[in-house]
Amino acid sequence: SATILAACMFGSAHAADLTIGFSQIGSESGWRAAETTLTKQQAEKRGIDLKFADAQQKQENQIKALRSFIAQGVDAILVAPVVATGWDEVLTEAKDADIPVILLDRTVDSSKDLYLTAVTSDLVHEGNVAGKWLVDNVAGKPCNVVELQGTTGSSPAIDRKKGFEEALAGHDNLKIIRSQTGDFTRTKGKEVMESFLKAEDGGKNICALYAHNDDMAVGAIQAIKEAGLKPGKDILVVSIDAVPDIFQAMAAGEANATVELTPNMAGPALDALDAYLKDKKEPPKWIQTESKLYTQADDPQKVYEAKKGLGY
Ligand code: GZL
Repeated sequence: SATILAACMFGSAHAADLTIGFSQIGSESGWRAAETTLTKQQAEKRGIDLKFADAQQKQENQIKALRSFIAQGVDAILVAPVVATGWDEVLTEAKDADIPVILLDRTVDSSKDLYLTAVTSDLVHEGNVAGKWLVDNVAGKPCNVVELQGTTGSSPAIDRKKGFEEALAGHDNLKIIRSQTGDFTRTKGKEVMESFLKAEDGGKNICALYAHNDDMAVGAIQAIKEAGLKPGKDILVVSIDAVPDIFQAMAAGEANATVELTPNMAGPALDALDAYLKDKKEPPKWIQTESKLYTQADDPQKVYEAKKGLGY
C-alpha cells in the first residue's frame, strides 16, 4: 500500500503510520465483545488507525469488508473468520494487493500462503481439556452428555467437538446423546437446552452439558433451572472461554469447569505485523495462545472480580 511504499522509500513503516482493517464476526458472545474492546485498545496504544467492520455473523459481510479494505489500500487486515471455508478468492485478492492478512481466534481451510499468520488457541486441545475434566469427574459412572456446538462450520465448533470426543474415547460410561449448534449465543444456548431437556424426560436422563462457549452454557443454566433441576449438581456444566459470568455461575455452584481463552489476540498479532513490516520478519503461520482449566476449586468469585475489568 501507499504507506508501506513510502516507508520502504524513506525508512521503515512503523505502527504510527499504519491503517489496518479489522473484520470482526459480530458480538455474539461476551468473549467476542472483549476481543473487540481489546483489539481497539491495542491499536490505539500503537497509534494505528483501525477501520472496524462488524459482520453481524455473516461471511458475505466479512468478504465485503475485506474488499473495501483492499480498495482503501490499507496496510494490513485483521479478520476473525466466522466459518472455515470460502476465503480463497478474497484472500488471493488481498495477496495480489500486497496486503498482509492476519487471522484472529479462528482458522480457515485456505492455503497458509494466503495469510501472514493465525493467532488462535489450540481449539482441539480446549475440547480435550473439557472432556478430560468430565471423564475424571464422573469417575466411571454412567453419564449421558448433551453438547451445545458453536457456529456450524467454524473452526472452534469443528475442533472443540473433535477434542472432546477424543477425550471420551475409551470411556464407554460417557455417551453424547444429543448434540446441536447453539451458535455461540446465550439465547440459542437456552433454546436448544430447553429442547434437550424436553426430549430427555425433563432432564432426568442428562448427567452433563458440554458447551463450546460459556455464553451458551449460561443460557443453558437458565433453562436447567426453569426445568426445576440444579445446574452444576443434577447436570454438570463444562464449557470454554472463561468469561466473568461463568465464574459467577461457578461461585453459585451452577457451573463446574471452563477452559480459558484469552480475548487479547490482537496484541500478539500486531507485534508480529510490526516485526514483519519493519524488518520483513516472517512470523510462524500459527501463534498459539494459552489454554487453562478453571474449576470451582479456583476461588471463582475472586477470578470473577479480577476478570470483570479486562475488556468484557
Ligand atoms: C474461539 C472463538 C469463539 C469463542 C466464542 O476461538 O472463535 O467465538 O469461544 C466466540 O465465545 O463466539
